[in-house]
Parts: sequence; C-alpha cells; structure tokens
Amino acid sequence: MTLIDPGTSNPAYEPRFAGGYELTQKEKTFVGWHLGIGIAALMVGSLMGPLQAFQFSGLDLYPYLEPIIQSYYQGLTLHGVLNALVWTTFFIVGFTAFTTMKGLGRPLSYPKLNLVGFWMMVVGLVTTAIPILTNSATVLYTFYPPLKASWAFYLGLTLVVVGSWVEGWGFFLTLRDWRKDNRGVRSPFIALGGIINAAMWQIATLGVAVEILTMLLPWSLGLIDNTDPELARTYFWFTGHPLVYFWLLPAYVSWYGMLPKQVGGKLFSDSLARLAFWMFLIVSVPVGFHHQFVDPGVPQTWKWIHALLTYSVFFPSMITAFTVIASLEYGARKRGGEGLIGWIRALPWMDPSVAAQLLAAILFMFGGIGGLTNASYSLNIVIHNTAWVPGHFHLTVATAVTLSFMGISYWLVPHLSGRQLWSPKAALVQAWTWFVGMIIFSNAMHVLGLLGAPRRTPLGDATYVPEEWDGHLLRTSLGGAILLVSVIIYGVIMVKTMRSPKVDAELVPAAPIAESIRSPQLTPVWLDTFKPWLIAAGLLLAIAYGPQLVDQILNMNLNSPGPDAVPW
Ligand code: HAS
Repeated sequence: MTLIDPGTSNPAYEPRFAGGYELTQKEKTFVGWHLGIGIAALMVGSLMGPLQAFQFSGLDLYPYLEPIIQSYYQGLTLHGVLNALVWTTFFIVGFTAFTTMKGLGRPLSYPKLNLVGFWMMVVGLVTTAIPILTNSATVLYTFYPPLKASWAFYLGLTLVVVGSWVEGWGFFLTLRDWRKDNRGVRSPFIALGGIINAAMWQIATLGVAVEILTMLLPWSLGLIDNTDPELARTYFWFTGHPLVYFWLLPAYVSWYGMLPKQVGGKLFSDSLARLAFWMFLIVSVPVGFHHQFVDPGVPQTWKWIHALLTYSVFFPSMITAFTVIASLEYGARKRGGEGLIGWIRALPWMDPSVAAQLLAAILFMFGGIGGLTNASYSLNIVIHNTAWVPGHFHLTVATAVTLSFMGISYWLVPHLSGRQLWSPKAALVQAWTWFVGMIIFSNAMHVLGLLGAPRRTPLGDATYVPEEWDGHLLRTSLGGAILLVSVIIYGVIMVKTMRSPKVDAELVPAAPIAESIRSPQLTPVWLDTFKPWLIAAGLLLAIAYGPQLVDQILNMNLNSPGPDAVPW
C-alpha cells in the first residue's frame, strides 16, 4: 500500500499544517460577512422559538406581533428557515472558506467565483425573506406541497443553494491547485474535511433542485395546475437527510481538527478522522426514506433498505465519539488530568469556546440515541410527527451544531476582526444556559412526543390536551425562556466584540489547528483521494434511490392543486 509522508520530507508542509498562513484583511472580511449574516439570521430566527414554547403553556404573544407576524405558523416558518437553513448555510460556507485557506495555506484560487457564490446566497436570502415576512410563504422549512408558497420563496431558496454550490466549486479548484503544487503530500485535514462536506452537499442538493425546478416553481408560477406531494417528498428527503450531515460535518472539522489543540492535545488519529468523513460522503444521502416510513407511496422493501443504511450512518459518528474523546483525554492528561474519568475535570472548562463545544458534544450523545430510535422502522411509528422529533433535532442541529458554531465563533470572530472576545465570562454563561435550557426543553419535547403530542401544533389552543401533558408543556416554556436569555447573551457578546477596539496581533487568538499524535502520520493514499469514494457514493445512490425514483417519476400523479391562498 502506498503511504504518504507529510513529515519533514517536505519542509514547506509543516508551517502550513501549523496554520502559518495568515489570511489577508480582504479574505478575513469575506469570511466575516458569511458569519455576520448567519449570526443575524440566528438572532431573528431564535426570537421566534420561545414564542412557540410559551404558546404551549398558554402564553400567546403572537397577537402582539401583528401585523408583522400573523400566525403561529408564519413564526414557525421564520424560525425554521432562518435557523435551520440560513444560519447554518452561511456559517458553514464561511467557515469552510476559512478552513480551506488556512488548511491549505493559500488564498482561494478563484476568489471572484466565491464572491459570485456569496452574492447569489445573499440575493437568494432576501428573495426568500420577503414572501415569508409578507405571509405568502407560510409553508414551514420543509415546504411540503400541497402547501403552496409564492414563487419568490422557491426562487430565493434555489439561489441560496446554487450560491453555495458555486462557493463549493471555488473550494474544489483551490484544492486541485494545491495538489498540483504538493504532489505526494497528504492534504491537511481541516481543509479536506470541509471540502468533502461541500462535495456531499453538491450531490445531496440535487433532490431539492429537481423538486423546485420541475415541480414547485412552475406550479407556484401557474405554469402547471397540480403537483404530486409524494414525489415532492421523495425529492425533498433525498436532500433533507444529508442536509443534517452538511450541518454536522463542520462541527466535526472543529471537534477533530481544532478542539484537541484548544485543550492542549493532539488529534488521536488523522486516518480515522478522514475515514469518518468519507463514510459520510457515501452513506449520508441514500437514507432519505427513513423520513417517509409512514408514506403510503413508498414500498416497504425500500423503506427497509433505507432503514438498514441509516444504521450504517451511525458508524462514522461512533468513530467520531471514540477519536474525539481519545484526543480530549490525551490533552487533559497532558494538563495533569488523572483517573478513569477524572481527567475530564482537567479540560479547560473556563475557556468558553471549549466549554461550548464540549457541552454541544455531550448533548449530541443523547441526540444520537434518539436518532437511532427514529431510524427503527417499528419504533418510528410511535414518534413520527410527534413532539419527539423537534426534541431530537434541538439536541442535534440546535445544540451539537449550533452550540459548536457559537463556540467556534468565540475564537473565530476575534481572530477575523483583530479584537478580543468581549467578556469570556458572559460567553461561559451563554454556553451553560444553552446547555441547561436545551436539556429542559428537549427532554420535555421527547416526553410529550411519547405521550402522543403532535409536532407543529399550537398546543396552547388545542382542546384535546390531557392533564398529564401540562407539566411537560410548562417545562417546554421554561426551557424556551432560558434559551431566549442564552441567545440574547450571544448576540450581545458578538455585537460588543465587534465594537471593541482592535488590539495588537499577539493578543488576538490564533486559529487552533491540531496536529496528529503520530508525527509523521502515515495516512494511506486511499484516505486522501476523492475518486473511489465518489464512485462508491454514486453507485450506492443509484441502487438505493434509482429504482424508486424511476418508478415514482413514471407514475407521477399530478393531482393536487394546493390552496390558492395561505390558509392561515
Ligand atoms: Fe435526525 C429527523 C435519524 C442525526 C436532524 N433529524 C430529524 C429531523 C432533523 C434531524 C432536523 O431515522 C427532523 C426533520 C423534519 O423536520 O421532519 N438522525 C437520525 C440518525 C442520526 C441522526 C440515525 N439528525 C441527526 C443530526 C441532525 C439531525 C446529526 C442535525 C444536525 N432523524 C433520524 C430519523 C428522523 C430524523 C429517522 C425522522 C423522524 C421522523 O419520523 O420524522 C445519527 O446520525 C445519529 C448518530 C449520532 C451518534 C452520537 C455520537 C456522539 C458523539 C459525541 C461524542 C462526545 C464527545 C464529548 C466528543 C451516534 C460524536 C465528550 C465530552 C467530554 C467532556 C469528554
């Protein structure tokens, strides 16, 4: 087997591996704009969350928001689109631009291409926001037909996705050029990890691109009268599940490639880290039917196949748990930590960036267990479309991902802006309040789901709520209130940091880039090559989705007109 030695044989390699390349001011500003827009979206989107939670226990604040927000569902659409789609996508693309440049130790090869992609995303965001705010796209973040939105909503989302593709092409071309100049050298992990995620995203979003361009956009423009909700759902979930790994993998880039350095340690195994990312490239997409276990139009066999494949996507996360915890333990023991689990105390818990990511990862263990419950064909029927599901995704995307991104921003925003983090103590409070608020909120939602409470329902108005739900509904509101405090603290920290004076370069946090424990790390070539993994991803996709897609397209049933106006 051919091995690549990135060690001292290539003297130019080491400084770059150690993060020696300093982004220019222009590059920092470019990354910073992505982050700024993402954070602004998170702030607005998150304000809607507690309103939903308060509504559950009878405190209905929606009437006070009229005429801007006219209903629970308009607020829920704003919450889902801004938090799950906009905050994540802008942060991820910006962070990937950063890890690509920093990791590869060079500027983007075609910065104008990335600039075009960025502006497409911005125009798309504005185009999407207008119909949501004018209540003509109250279709929730999954925009299932027959709910119909204004054409501007679909067009705007398309622009955001295509913009992120264009930025992805910029990353691929930069990696290609780096490889030409560094033959025989293993590509640095933080760059490769982000770029594998960008590649997975290009494959994953084909589903929603086809859905919007061939079905939803012509339908909302009145070019076709009816639509087929079943086929649309199949296209949507082709994208919808890998979407969750698109959110997760940048957090994994940080957990594997940066957090170990922040705790004074090293990455336990560079090879295992890469293997996990390649596995995600292969198995993230062909699992979408696990969101359609109860859909009548998908035959049982295909649901079983996707259920089995869903269990395979569990493995890269188990590899991650093992490798990241081993890296943390190594760092903690170097800091004097002792004992079987006593070393955990030696981690730098007072560093808000570290604390936020550790707390995010701890809650992800529970989110993962819930994910396995969802994936079980038989148990899914108990939790599907109940409050359990938002309970699950508030542990995953709203904590593992969002709290990790917040933790990353605690060093990245100061690093990019040349300032110091305003009040690290407040940042610690923010991380812990998020953790506590989310435990209360998501536990209550899980329990409510098991008791049969439906998701996406203003339960405060429901006439069928039994007494046994009351305490849990109240806990949902309490968790929501704590999360509201936490997100406000986060916003204040970000604004105050950006308004702080610039400081000398040595006072600005450096980008933490972890080295591998084994130096030089001899990584097999097959863990540094796109081709075999892309072929495997394409083959598995064709097997797992091909026959069903052909069947559903050939038997397309355009029978659903959808409402002419939003019914609420
Ligand atoms: Fe999920 C529904 C299955 C992961 C997000 N999921 C959703 C929805 C969202 C979502 C948004 O099978 C709702 C969609 C909608 O609106 O309808 N999910 C899974 C499975 C996993 C999983 C098997 N989900 C995620 C992630 C998400 C996410 C990640 C966002 C980022 N999910 C489902 C299913 C449904 C579903 C069904 C449909 C339900 C229905 O019927 O509607 C797995 O990938 C999870 C694997 C995770 C683990 C955890 C590993 C733990 C780690 C942490 C280690 C700890 C450390 C800390 C390092 C195995 C890596 C140590 C700390 C120290 C101090 C030492």
